[in-house]
Amino acid sequence: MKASAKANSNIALVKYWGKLDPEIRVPANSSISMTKTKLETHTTVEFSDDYEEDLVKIDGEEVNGRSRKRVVDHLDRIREMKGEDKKAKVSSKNNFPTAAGLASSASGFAALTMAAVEALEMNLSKKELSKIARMGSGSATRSIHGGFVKWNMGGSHDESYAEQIADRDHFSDLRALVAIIKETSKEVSSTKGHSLVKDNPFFDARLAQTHEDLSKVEAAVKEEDFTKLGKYAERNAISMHATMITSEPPLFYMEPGTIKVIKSILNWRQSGELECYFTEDAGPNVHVFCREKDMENLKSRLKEIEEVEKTITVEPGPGARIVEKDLF
Ligand code: 2P0
Repeated sequence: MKASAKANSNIALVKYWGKLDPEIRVPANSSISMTKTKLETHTTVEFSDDYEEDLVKIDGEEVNGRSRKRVVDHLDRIREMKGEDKKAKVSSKNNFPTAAGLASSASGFAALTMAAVEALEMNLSKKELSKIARMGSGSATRSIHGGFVKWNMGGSHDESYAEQIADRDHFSDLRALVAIIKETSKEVSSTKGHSLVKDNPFFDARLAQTHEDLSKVEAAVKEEDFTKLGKYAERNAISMHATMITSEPPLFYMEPGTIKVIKSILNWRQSGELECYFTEDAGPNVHVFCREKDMENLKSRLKEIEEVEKTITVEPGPGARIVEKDLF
């Protein structure tokens, strides 16, 4: 009863921020993402009578406390669905430094879901896998699929899951450069951040704008319209950060280097030198979208900014998949 899976992280073009039902992670709005190449989690799960309790290892280290509980709670959900009570050993490795501020619960819970379900021979559809992954971490629901993905918020567990809207060969001209500003993990978790929106007076305005952003970004992906995609993805990131900084207590994920990158992008675009757009998640790093032909130009410009420690170029990547290689 052992299986392994890999899953990639994703970058949201229209962001998930706020939950209708925090217990099972039904979100306050639908979202759209691009699954990324390069940033990948590999996970092996084994259920066995030999284990007296669940053992969880991440990047070779046994984890305890809240991180372990989150994994065990997820295993419990899957065990309950199957009617299984064997304990498990889980080993998970990221192919990028966990401290780089890129550590992703999206790739982690997508890989964990896929490996655990396979180990228990549950034979589920991607729709069912997406629903289960969502309960581990909201953004993981989208990493089940590759390419471009829409998570329809739904209003209940059964209705809230992700679907692919275009595969990874689509929009082959699109690139994202990740500008790494700070190699530390975040001070306020996303889960905590999500909970702050409910009392935020600006949140309803963001939801109204997000509704329009969803249809624009979905159309832009399908039409391979770079300018439209950039414009609406960028403004959606800005409205999410507007609700973050107006939360109580205020949540500033950006650092001085983040602002420097953002202002440079706006300058390059407004002066007609280089068309590129930014998005930023719950951390200081910036994803910058450009056309393939502009990638080297963008990379060298970003590297000139003192606070940019390094850049990583990513493309549309694969969905979660079973792999032969086990980690133990
Ligand atoms: C997103 N983020 O759509 C948004 C944009 C960060 C900013 O989903 O509590 O780790 O595990 O459901 O998925 C990060 O939040 O939160 C996130 P939980 P998650 O990608």
